[in-house]
Amino acid sequence: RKLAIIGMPMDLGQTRRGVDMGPSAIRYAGINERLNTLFDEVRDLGDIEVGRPEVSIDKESNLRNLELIAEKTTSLAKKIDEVVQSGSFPLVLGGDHSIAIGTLAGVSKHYENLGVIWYDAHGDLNTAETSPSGNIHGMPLAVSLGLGHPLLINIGGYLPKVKPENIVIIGARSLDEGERELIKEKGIRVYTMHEIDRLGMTRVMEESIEYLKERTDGVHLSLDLDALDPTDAPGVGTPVNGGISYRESHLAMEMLAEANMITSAEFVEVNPILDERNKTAIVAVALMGSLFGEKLL
Ligand code: DIR
Ligand code: MN
Ligand code: MN
Ligand code: MN
Repeated sequence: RKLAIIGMPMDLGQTRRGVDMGPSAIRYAGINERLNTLFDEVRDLGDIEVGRPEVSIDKESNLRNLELIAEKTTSLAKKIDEVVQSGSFPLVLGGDHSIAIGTLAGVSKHYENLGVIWYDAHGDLNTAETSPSGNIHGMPLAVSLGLGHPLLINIGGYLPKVKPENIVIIGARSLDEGERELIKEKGIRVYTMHEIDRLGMTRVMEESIEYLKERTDGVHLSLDLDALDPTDAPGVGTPVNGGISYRESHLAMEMLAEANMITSAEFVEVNPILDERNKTAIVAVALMGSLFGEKLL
């Protein structure tokens, strides 16, 4: 088993500065030491070049940093494509969640039916028409379904990247009106906090795993740290109370490791400026340990 780590220090998908430092914070939290023993080879490929571009709002669509995000996620997609071709597992460190547009564009071409687990307080299913903010980090899952601005949905030269029936959203507790409609219209499977409370994380994960095993040939885990409760992961740009606990998240990752089904992953929205002594990055690295099969005994 080989792992390739790619940093994507991009904060253009939202307005809180600092999430561009996420990859550094996660590395500083000891990612290499933690994952070294779990793989035959761990390569850190460094960061995708993002630079310090000027913020710009697209006049026609009102989307914040549209062209820059299209350009930078295209670079990420190319890198991910190479990593998958080389037989390594791609692990992307964000960056805000708009980076998922690039990750999925790079990964999905290698599968007939890519599954996606979207572990998030939000649906990230907005389009320019439904977005209350114009922030592209609230849109990557819609983009991956082929819904959104042409500059975004066509990255990698194909679309869609995922089919609605191959998606499972876990941890949702903040959905905009248009997102709710899209979820109903497309029949997307969602485990909100209500289902997590009611069924327990064990059953939520058993059902999710069984559902995706039946219909997919690879599964991408897109983990937004704001899925966790802000007491456990305070360093995120859009915290929402009443989230998934630290323990429940470890359990979820351990069950994914046992199911042996995850073929790529990204950990996003770690914002060290808003964090408490790098707590959120440390949580991210701990969850990676469980996801990749770390065992106490
Ligand atoms: C909100 C917030 N739904 C938006 N989205 C966030 O701006 O579209 N996603 N924070 O992670
Ligand atoms: Mn998100
Ligand atoms: Mn979120
Ligand atoms: Mn977010």
